[in-house]
Amino acid sequence: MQIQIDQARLLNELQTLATFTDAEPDTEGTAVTRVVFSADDLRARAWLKELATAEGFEARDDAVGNIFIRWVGREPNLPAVATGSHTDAIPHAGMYDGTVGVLGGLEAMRALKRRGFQPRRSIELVMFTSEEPTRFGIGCLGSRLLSGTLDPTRAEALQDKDEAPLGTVRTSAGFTGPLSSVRLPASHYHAWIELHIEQGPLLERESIPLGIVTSIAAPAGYCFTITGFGGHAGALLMPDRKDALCAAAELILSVEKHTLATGAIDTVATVGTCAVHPGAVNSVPSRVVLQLDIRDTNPDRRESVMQDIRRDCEDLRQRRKVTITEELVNADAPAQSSPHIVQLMEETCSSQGIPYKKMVSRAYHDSLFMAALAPMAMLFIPCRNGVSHRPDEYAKPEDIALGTTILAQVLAKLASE
Ligand code: HGY
Ligand code: MN
Ligand code: MN
Repeated sequence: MQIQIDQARLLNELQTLATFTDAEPDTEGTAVTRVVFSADDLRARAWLKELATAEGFEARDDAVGNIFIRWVGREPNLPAVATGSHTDAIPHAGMYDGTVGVLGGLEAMRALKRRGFQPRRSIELVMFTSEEPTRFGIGCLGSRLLSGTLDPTRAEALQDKDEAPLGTVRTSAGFTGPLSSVRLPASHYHAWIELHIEQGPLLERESIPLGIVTSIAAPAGYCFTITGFGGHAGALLMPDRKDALCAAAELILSVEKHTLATGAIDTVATVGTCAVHPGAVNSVPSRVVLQLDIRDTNPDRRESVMQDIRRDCEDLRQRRKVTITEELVNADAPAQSSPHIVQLMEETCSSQGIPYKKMVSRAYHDSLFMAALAPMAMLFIPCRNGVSHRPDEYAKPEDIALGTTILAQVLAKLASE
């Protein structure tokens, strides 16, 4: 099916969305910070819904702020076909992560409508709340609740750094109603597909314009609290110290050591935050909180790394006389893409002579959880130098337009099933 994407409009909308930010301008590129339920996030949400209703699509929010933009099909009672992504952005990030899937999805629907296509099944665009873990410490809040992967009571009590619980923050942002109402039944969608930047270097390196994701690696998150014995940086002599930050440093290196020791390229681990208490230059750290993000396509291998890290923690406790507690934030299973949708994507590309690469997604996405609700697959487009979560994140206009075109064509096929 010939599709004409309005590339200029789509790029313009991506630029507009990027203005909803409280990031400092950056010389390297377009810096975006858009934390869930911040003023910029709420402005972006309102703007997106205006775009959608201007097109004659229906728009609604659920109790956690997921947005649903529906193009009602000829047979509205059939399970819809859905696409979408997120528009929240971690601090000082880029302007394409997530937004390409949301605005590309909207443009795909508009392009199909402009072409006079009439979907049998409704097509629904979803903008998820809080794909990023920035504010409440766990990623994919909206899709976890939609798919029943996160208990609503636990979610309601999640707190941000000011100890404000999600329940309070969301209701003051205007999203009321019980979180238990967010969950969708397994039969709700016929299929789920998401367009996203690769956030890695492979497509660009191999000069391939499209990736078809066959599986999504399984992320896990842990919080380690190391407690020692603080004191005066001058008067507390070295033999008497139980320095929590020195112990944390050994723990961080233990994470790297055991991750590399698997010898598997798919095992990755990052300690991305390190909160030092009291955080004064002349005070021996008494407490450190580390957040660990560890991922693998093989959850057993991921767990074996955790076992090795736990053994090192035991050694640290004995040797440094510190206490170390571990709190599980999330430990998710990997997701496999639907062979049927992957085949549809392959056929759509090869019938037009478009090169593509089947690949693993090492970044997680809302699709990881939507896979529990419906047959899932993802489309990737290249991003420059594989860079993401940075202001210099960049995707070429022609790659964005091509990804959106294929998305529209696959949506049309699925919505006609
Ligand atoms: O961290 C991730 O994989 C995603 O970009 N939130
Ligand atoms: Mn991201
Ligand atoms: Mn993303």
